[in-house]
Amino acid sequence: MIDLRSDTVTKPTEEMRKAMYEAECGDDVYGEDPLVKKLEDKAAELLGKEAALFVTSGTQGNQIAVLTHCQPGNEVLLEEEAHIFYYEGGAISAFGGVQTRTIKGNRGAINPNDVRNAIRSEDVHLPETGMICIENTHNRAGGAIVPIENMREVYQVAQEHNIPVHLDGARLFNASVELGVPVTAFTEHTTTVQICLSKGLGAPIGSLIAGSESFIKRARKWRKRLGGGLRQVGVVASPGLIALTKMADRLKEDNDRARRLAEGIRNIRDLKINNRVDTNIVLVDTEATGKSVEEILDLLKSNGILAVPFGPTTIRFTTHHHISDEDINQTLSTFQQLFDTVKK
Ligand code: TLP
Repeated sequence: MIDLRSDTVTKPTEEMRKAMYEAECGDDVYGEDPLVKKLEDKAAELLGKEAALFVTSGTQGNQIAVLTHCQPGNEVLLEEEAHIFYYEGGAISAFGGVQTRTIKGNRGAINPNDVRNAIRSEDVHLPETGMICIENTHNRAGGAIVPIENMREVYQVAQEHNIPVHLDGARLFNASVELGVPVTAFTEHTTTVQICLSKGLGAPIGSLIAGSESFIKRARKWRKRLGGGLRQVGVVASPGLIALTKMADRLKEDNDRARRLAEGIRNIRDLKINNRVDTNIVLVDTEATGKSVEEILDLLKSNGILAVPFGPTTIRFTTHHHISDEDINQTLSTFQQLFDTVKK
């Protein structure tokens, strides 16, 4: 199978599996797992923050950020298709007791003036704005890179009002290798950040959140409350360290393959590319085929290709380290067999 459903499907490399086998372990709730400590220190250093915390998933990391920054009754500002709003099962309200206020973005970027206008003033009737979220790269905007300048402006507005900015950086390394800048170029415009090790970076499990020492101390308590305090977790921190230190540079290949896939699909009549392919996600509009998304996904599956539905007429394809040039060729030739090809 050519599995283009998500970069979450990546399996640990040989080097990661070996490191897992050999991992030195300790009880991390007692703060005694040496590899977790090493991973958290490395992440804090790379992300330019005082401290970091290893968490089980991107969702848990984002939710711990919400719980740590906000009080029940607060309002969180975020882009209208942000993962925290769209894909986390309403956790932000279920656990945090906060409400969301969404802002329509442009390729995932929220306009700083819209943010300024959405921040609540001091009034007995109004909720307090507890936090602002940015997502980079932006998943539903097709892996779009939110410009660093936009992040700087949003952060400035937030700082004027003393509101924390949290970055959902599940795929932040895809953006940093694409622009050829360190991840700190993005994270310097945020109060806290969440990065995923288990997407393009290829680790089997885990995310990190990073911020100030005092934020991470409070976040650690939230992680424990949520049942996320783990014990001999060095076995998953060890592949995480490899992911963080050795797997980022190769993400450029994933971004380039996604662009090649999009270029090929552009030559297929009735299919349209819906996004500018900045990184490893390609959104294909299938409306003109006259077939439903489910029918097309079934057809692709019977030809050995997996992708995911992403809207009534949209399919998402995501590249990652198990997808080779040959897989892209095969995917494109399958499309050519299934649909008419014309030069557009
Ligand atoms: N995204 C998954 C699905 O949940 C949609 C995917 O296949 O893309 N932030 C962003 C921007 C994400 O894309 C994801 C995962 C998460 C957070 C959550 O990470 P996990 O799956 O580790 O909880």
